[in-house]
Amino acid sequence: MSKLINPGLVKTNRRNVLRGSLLAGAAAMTGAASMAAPRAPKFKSINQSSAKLYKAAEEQAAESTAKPADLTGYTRVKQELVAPPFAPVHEQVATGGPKIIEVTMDTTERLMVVDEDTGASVWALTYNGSVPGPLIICHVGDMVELTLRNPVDSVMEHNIDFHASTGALGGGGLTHVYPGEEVVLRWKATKPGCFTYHCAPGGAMIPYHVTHGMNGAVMVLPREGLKDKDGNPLKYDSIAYIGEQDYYLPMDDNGDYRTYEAAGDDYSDSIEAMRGLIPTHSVFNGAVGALTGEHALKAKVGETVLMIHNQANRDSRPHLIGGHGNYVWESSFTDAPLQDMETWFVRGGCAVAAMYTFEQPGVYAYVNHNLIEGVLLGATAHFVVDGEWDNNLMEQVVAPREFST
Ligand SMILES: [Cu+2]
Repeated sequence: MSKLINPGLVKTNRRNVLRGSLLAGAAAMTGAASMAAPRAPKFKSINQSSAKLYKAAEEQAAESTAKPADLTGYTRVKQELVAPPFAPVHEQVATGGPKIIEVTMDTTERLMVVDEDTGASVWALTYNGSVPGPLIICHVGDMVELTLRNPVDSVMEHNIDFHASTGALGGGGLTHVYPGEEVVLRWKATKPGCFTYHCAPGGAMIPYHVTHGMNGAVMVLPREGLKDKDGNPLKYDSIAYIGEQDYYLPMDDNGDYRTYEAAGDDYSDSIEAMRGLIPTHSVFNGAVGALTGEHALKAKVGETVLMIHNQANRDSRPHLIGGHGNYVWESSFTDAPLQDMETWFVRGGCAVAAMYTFEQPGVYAYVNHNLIEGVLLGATAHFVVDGEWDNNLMEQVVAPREFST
């Protein structure tokens, strides 16, 4: 069966032909946009140099005379990945020796409603069907062994770049899979911290896939678990895994969101929309309201939550309204955590962990504290916290009443 790998242009099932034509095709598709913005970079050269980079990464591995990996002493375990905002079953402090952690992800393309109120939708490009893709957790010294499968009914080529890994463009050069293909990549976790992963098929397709939801996070814990600046252990009771996604959804002349019949059909419109660098949406976990109302995150007074915030493309500045970041690892777990933060920073292309123990019941809003993005573009989540109110921390001494002068 022939496959439409590069929307609108390439119809073939021959991998070798695709390799050469994919990126050139992407360049041709953006012709109109290039003409409309003549001072913008030319896609042809961008895509060609990107293709060379990926080819070099692939060839280096294929021609290598390097020794096989030494896997003695490793135990194989499977990690069942779960949809966000949840985290897979894991240990905070590693027991036993290093592990080879087997995970499987499918590159699923699916139509998702982004905002029910406006009808905005996107043909999301996903890992395992969710935006963000599932959280993977391991410890320093472990190996992550990913089976990446591209379902046969996909339209597009996908791969994965793990920021936590070392070499071959984060694995991006070794993981290109076309519809109906699977690949297995193993990489060693050497740096403790939270890290983004994302699809990076090459050239203009990189931002296209990332802004269609194809990103997620890996948490690499120190073997002895998290610690404060004095070396005291820090434990969490639960994880809230939040992926912030900027979308650039094309609109028609009336300002209505365009709809498309299949993944990839929006390619040239999307490229044009992205060039303005102004997202139409910046949402948590794929859609407006994905973590509010009946989907709100739940916690109890006294519960310690580790909030993991992933943003693969753009800077963000999370803030928990009514609470704090007691410990925030803004860089990695190598550095001591920042303490008692009001708002913390997530560099674009980064995941950050922040730990908080709830002290009051009620509803807390977790927002991007660029409040235009938090309120108008959608980047708001809610924590609903059960427990006893503490008047020592806060009390409404006088309820609103009229006053006389
Ligand atoms: Cu992709």
